[in-house]
Amino acid sequence: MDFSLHYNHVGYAPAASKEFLVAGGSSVAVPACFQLVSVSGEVVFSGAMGERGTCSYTGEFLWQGDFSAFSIPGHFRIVVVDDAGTPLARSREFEIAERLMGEQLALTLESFYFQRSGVELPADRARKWARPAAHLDNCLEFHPSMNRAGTWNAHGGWYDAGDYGKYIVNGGVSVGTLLLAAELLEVGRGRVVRPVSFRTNLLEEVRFELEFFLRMQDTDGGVFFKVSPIRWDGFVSPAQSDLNQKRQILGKSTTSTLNFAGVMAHAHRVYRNVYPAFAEQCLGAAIRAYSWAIKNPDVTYPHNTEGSGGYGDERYDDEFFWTRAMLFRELPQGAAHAGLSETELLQALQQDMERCPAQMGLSWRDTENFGWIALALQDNDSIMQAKARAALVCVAESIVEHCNADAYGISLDKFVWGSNGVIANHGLTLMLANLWNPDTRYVKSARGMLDFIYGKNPVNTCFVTGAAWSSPKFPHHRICHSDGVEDPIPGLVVGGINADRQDMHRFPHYPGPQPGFSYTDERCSFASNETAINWNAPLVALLSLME
Ligand code: 9MR
Repeated sequence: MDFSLHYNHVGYAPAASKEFLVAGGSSVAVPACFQLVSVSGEVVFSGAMGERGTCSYTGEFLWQGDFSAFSIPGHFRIVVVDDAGTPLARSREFEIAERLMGEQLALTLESFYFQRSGVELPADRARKWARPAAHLDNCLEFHPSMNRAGTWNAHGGWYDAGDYGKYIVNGGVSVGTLLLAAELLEVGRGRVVRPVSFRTNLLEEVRFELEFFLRMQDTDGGVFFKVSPIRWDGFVSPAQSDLNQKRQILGKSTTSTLNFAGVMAHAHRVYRNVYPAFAEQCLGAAIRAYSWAIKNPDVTYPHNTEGSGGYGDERYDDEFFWTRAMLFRELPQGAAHAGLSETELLQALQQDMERCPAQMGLSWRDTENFGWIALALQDNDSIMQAKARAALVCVAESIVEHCNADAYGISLDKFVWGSNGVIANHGLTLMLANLWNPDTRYVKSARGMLDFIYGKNPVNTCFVTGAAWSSPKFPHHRICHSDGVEDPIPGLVVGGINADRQDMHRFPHYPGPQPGFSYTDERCSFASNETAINWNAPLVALLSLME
């Protein structure tokens, strides 16, 4: 068959909107109708195909079908036929079931457990992906650029991605996103009820990273930037990496310190009723970090490294906004706290809002939405709360406009490195705005984004490992390629389509020259097939808010 069907390979929730696309090949046939066929061969639903138009980034002409009106659980296939009833395209079997997105939520949350560094993952929990403790990182030397004697204990935390680095900047945006999910799942805040065990697992997993964060704070309040191997590791296990080379600690910078402060203030909110002493420790650490950043407002990231990513960001306004907004919520009203007065914070926040307009989503580089979201979720100042809510509704509207104009229903202007993370982040913004401004268009567009991530995309790939038949088998992930297990660790989102193709010198086989075909399931493709915690985190947060 000359036609290609694009649909969610995991499946659809019974009450969800259910759309799919068909891309025409060179055939002159025209898709006229579709049928939904059960496993016993019975046609349970049929509908007309409509024209969607030409996709600007693949050149495909697309038709769309919609079976949202069908909501009976079961296993089905889509069959697209022409006017004469001749089949043109057939999907694989997929499911309609309530539990699917909840399963994906648990799967991707668990991927953070598999990213744990420095500890044993025992078989009773990690199953066939069990591994011994390695990269203890409890006696690290400082990078020579720091000109500092002695050693440092930076044990624990998550590996960032497919490499063995641990970065505060990217850890910060990831943990901040997961804290948001945890905050909204607290009884009475979010609109979706998840099992208590889910929130408990989330809080335990996030705490693992937060304990590492606390170890990354220097005695003067500043926070180190990263822990990394001296050179990039090959595709070896953590234990083998320890035999091959040393690791080091680097930093400090204004971005890492403020990322830390924003996250720690947020952690106070989320853990205060669960682990009160830990929550107080987090708040104290946040205040010390913020004070350091006020005295050191433009300390750049470490430039002189090998063996790790840069996360280079020299704009600090957005991180200041994030931290101040989080601290503002946590400080007792009207009172000065550890040298920080509420009035000073308020004045600075007014300027932050002017300088840092709300964005369509969060990223490691642009963190202002944490500020806007914190203000939208606070009740100390109703004027500021209303302003923040309106700002986020405004960007939600823009996301919906983008989705409606896009052939695949997503909101990107361009496919960048980690496009799946950008998509999930835009979906998350929609679901947040939906909390205070419920709108079925927001939910529909957010679902469309999830459909894209799980298979309704130009490369017919479910971008999450272990989720569907088309999931990546060869992610750019050192553990997956060194653990002797054929199946990759499940629940990892790969970066996805990336029109910049920075890995061409490794000779990946992209399926076509158009930007929308810039993805390949090959280990060498670090630009499209790596996973990273900052792409997994918004997927967890988005799924946790889906109704
Ligand atoms: O996600 C990062 C992307 O935005 C940058 O363009 C890219 C190049 O600097 O780096 C990505 O982050 C990588 C990090 O530098 C090192 N660990 C793996 C990360 C994901 O590929």
